[in-house]
Amino acid sequence: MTQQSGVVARPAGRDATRAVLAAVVAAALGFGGLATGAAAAHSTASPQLPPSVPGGTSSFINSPVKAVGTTPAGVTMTVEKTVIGHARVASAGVLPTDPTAPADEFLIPVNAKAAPGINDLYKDFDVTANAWSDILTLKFTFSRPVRNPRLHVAGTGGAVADSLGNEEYYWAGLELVGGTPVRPTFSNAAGFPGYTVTNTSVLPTRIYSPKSTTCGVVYTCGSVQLNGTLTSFSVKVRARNVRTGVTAGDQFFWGVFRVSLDEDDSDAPASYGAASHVVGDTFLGTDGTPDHMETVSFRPRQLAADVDDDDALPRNAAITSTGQSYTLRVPLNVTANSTLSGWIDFDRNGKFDEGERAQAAVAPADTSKILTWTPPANVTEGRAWVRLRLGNAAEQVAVPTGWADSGEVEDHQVSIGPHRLAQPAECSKKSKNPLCRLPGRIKGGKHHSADAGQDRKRVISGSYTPRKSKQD
Ligand SMILES: [Ca+2]
Ligand SMILES: [Ca+2]
Ligand SMILES: [Ca+2]
Ligand SMILES: [Ca+2]
Repeated sequence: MTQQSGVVARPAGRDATRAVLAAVVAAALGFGGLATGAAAAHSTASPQLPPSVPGGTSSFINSPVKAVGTTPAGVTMTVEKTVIGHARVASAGVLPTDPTAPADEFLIPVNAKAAPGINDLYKDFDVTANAWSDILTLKFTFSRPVRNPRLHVAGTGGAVADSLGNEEYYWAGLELVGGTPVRPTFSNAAGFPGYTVTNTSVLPTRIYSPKSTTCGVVYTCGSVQLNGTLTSFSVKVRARNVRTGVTAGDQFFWGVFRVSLDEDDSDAPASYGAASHVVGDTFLGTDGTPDHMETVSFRPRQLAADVDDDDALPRNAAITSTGQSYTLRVPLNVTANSTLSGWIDFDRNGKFDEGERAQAAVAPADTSKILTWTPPANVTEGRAWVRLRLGNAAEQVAVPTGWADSGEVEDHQVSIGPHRLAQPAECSKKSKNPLCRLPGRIKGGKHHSADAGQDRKRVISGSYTPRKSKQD
């Protein structure tokens, strides 16, 4: 008996994919009666850990019952395998992460190979001739809610032939059977030649006994999007047997899956550095917008200056001083305790410096939060870049650049208004502190665009019309 099995192919490019794969498969298998085609790369190599990569690490381990790994952005994905009937996971390999992988003909993102994945071999499932059978359920769970994750299916299916020339095929079927907090829907993102994607399934458009196998003929290859903001989804893997004569022997079915997640990127000029957040249910303004959706990266990325679709602040918003500090109200949405950080490039040196940061804790009930900066001495009026970062993990937004496994980054240009002295927070109507009569209209006094270090006495020597300041 001969089985169509493992190769690790690294095609040189899109056009070469078929030729290279076909050649490698044919050479590896010597598959008598079956012409071989361009089923996607299969590996029977023992599980291996991908190398650490600059800007993020990616590790993945796979076993017959469970796979677990962490994306460069820090989201941990677990794949639990529940076999059905007599099925077993005969081998569990890791698809190595490969950020330099070339475009894949049937997958989106085009370099989905940069995302880690599993390469399983399923055997001994219960088969009825020329009928469907269930193999197992794969439950994908994420450490953070993720929006519209994409499942990349590479060469999933099976074919077997025996020495007498009997051939047997297993067309693939994927059925979406669950998800949390709600079951998502499938939509076709790319590929799946010969297969039909519905809201709940990926199934062969037509089932027949082929002359050869390739992506779309027995094997299925493509990318399906899971529509929704999810912490898990479950897919049942099924096999449709086709045989013309007697059985050719062992059941044999490859399951090759990767998952990629969308990220939102920063868009201040390059000197400010790159920040990327995994898109989920935590965002600034009314929504977060994914960027670079067709590629996977090991490093945080930035967009060209000022091109992102940011909505937390109006365009060229003004930041005004309420006294000894600048404040900015930031609308947002979170479902878990989170942290909001903001940087204003007060000195306009093209960097977000440590002293330019403000932070606020955010609770699920909050719909906006105020950031308060004590400006440095050298602040001047005019336009400056602001970076806002919101994330579930405080340490990920403690710095202006890098990965966050949740939330959003928005970069805005704002105009910094004059800096005026303000009423101390403890002021009451009867307070004798002359500062309590600020801010208000100033008559006969000098009203400075001053930082907190300027001479208050000179400022308050004029006549003021007190105005009660709003306290947040
Ligand atoms: Ca952004
Ligand atoms: Ca937003
Ligand atoms: Ca965006
Ligand atoms: Ca600066």
